[in-house]
Amino acid sequence: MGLVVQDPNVGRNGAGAAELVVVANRLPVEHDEVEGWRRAPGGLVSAMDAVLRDREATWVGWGGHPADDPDAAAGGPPERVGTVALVEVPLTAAEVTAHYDGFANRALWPNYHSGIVASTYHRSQFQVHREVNARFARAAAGVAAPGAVVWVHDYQLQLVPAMLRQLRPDLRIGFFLHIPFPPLELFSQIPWRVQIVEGLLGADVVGFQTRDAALNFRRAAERFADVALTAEGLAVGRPPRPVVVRAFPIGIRAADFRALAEDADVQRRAKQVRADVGEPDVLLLGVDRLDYTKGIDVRIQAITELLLDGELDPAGTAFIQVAPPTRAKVEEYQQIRAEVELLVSRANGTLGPLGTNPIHYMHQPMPPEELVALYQAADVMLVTPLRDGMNLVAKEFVASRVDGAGALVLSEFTGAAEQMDRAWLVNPHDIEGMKRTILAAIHEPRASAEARMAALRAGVARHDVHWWAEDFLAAVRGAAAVPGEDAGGTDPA
Ligand code: GDG
Repeated sequence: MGLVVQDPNVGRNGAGAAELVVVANRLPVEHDEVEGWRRAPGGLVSAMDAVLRDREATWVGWGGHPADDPDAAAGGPPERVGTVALVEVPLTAAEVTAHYDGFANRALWPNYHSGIVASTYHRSQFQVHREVNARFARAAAGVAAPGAVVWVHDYQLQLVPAMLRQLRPDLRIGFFLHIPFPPLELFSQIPWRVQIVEGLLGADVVGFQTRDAALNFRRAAERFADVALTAEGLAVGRPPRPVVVRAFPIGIRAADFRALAEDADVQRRAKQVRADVGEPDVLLLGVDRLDYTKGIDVRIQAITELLLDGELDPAGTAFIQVAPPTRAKVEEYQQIRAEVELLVSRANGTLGPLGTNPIHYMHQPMPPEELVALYQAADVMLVTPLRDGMNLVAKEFVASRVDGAGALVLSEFTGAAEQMDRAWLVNPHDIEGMKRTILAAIHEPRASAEARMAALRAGVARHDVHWWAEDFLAAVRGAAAVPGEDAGGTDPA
């Protein structure tokens, strides 16, 4: 069984000693049979890793191996990574199935992403989800110092803020949702909508990626809880307690991407990438977890039609789609994989002559250097989700274009579109519109393409992950930072 690692900061009198506690479904490490414990992949870890690099903090999360799995990684996760102490919340295999694969990923995830696939609601799964949230709340309560800041992350842990407040009213609690918050009509379908709203309102600050998401939550809170609207957010209960509700659009480690992009080996590799796919005239790129929200299928369809219509030359075009596996136990993810693989093989099989395989599909994770080389090699980056909280890939692509070239085609339904309005914005439901926009991006004159990229790069560099974290933590500490002028830093809703 995975060891429950005790934070060395935990005090003897029951209360902890951690001044900053991060609570997320997963710890920032994962176990690999060959390498042992290593940094876990993913947007949340990569963002928080940068934020916590020089900060003492305690991270509360699940280690990734069921506690009752006989093959569980020996010894459990390390006690600390750099400045961050790790505290594991053990989960059994049945709890992972009900709380994570089930309630989080088959009820909440699809509902919060515009109902792209139908949500399934099971009372037994919600029951487990609530128990797991309570366990996370107890673990956080046990390590936090008096008056500490606790930063709870994402849709799997929305009940934690209220549970934690009940256990430790002295704490300052922030919650950040990495995915969209749905409009009222959709959110209202969830049988436990009241518990979710009340859970989130336990925080002092409830942060979202976009103004629209913050507005949606305010409406839901008005409908399902005892709140009054205020300029800053909401006044909750009696006597009223203020809760800040606003957008804090997440940024990336822009300087790190820039440095990697300036590395000579990475630049050499970018040239080699183009050679590897036959020195095409046009290189298109997509990078997404293989998730049905990401619009990988509509993107392949649009490109295939352009190739079949002759608008793009199959012999002079290459499209690389990186789509590492994700949530492979969930049925809808098996379906999207089958669908994408069918579309790729159908396109490559139809397009001739012999030796022409314009679509290169990589169902495997890439090391970060390879990712940046791909970003640099591409002429056009296609980010076409049907719905996405933010989408870090769009920002990583832009930060990697130290050459000032490259075009970004970006779905209107990403949080990133709210900030990156100089990208080529598309409606991924409109295949014809998407085809026209891809062609326009390919053929845009160099000077205006470079002007777009320069504007995008400036925004991504300024509103990076540190800007995001400082803004959020300042709000939680009660000293709101000066809001960003064009990045949704203030929610006027
Ligand atoms: C959630 C929200 C929000 C992808 N493939 C590889 C790889 N990646 C990295 C990317 C990027 C991250 O994973 C994906 O982040 P996204 O933002 O694109 O999407 P989600 O995973 O759905 O993230 C999203 C985010 O949280 C943060 O708040 O933006 O809306 O859904 O960093 O580079 N990294 C490596 N190899 C890969 O093959 N090394």
